[in-house]
Amino acid sequence: MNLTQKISILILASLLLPFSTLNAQSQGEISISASVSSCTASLIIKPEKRMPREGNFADKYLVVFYDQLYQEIFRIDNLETNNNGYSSIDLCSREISTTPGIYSIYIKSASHLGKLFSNVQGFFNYSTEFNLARNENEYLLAGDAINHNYINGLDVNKVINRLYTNEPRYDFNKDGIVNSLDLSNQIYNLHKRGDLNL
Ligand SMILES: [Ca+2]
Ligand SMILES: [Ca+2]
Repeated sequence: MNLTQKISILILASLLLPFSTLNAQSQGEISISASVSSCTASLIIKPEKRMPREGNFADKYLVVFYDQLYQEIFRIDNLETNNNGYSSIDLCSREISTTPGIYSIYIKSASHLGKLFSNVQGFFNYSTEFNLARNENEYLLAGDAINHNYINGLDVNKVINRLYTNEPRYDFNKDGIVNSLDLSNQIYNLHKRGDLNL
């Protein structure tokens, strides 16, 4: 093929193929970039020793997401979970932007010790489920009746003073009454401290 033939083939090709295709071929590579933003984070959180033991996990929590340097990414006050311990956060409507990676998640309820879940992967997809209750070791410890993330005699006194009432704050096992079962659950956790002091 002589030079004239080569030029005429190139001209013909440029007429037949869209410019972008030719351009991509001439550069020898095509790069496609796409970013998936996370819009939903769902969480499963369970408090310990509920009565009945299943389908009775509802509570309200402070939820804080940290990055690997423990810089706060976002927090939700009063996140309500249903009886299965499940709750969903609409990140987009809250204008929370996240990046795929490894996080630590801190959870605290008014009557449970705070718990930090470290090295949790998330936000690789549009929706991420964080199951923080895969086994009972992950359940939150009850008894922080005076909410200072530590269970001591002051907390025990508070419950003793509310015995046989139905105040939800001190009804740790959520069987509808504050009684010796709640007190014994609390005493089992005496002198335990939550993971972080916020
Ligand atoms: Ca306390
Ligand atoms: Ca109770």
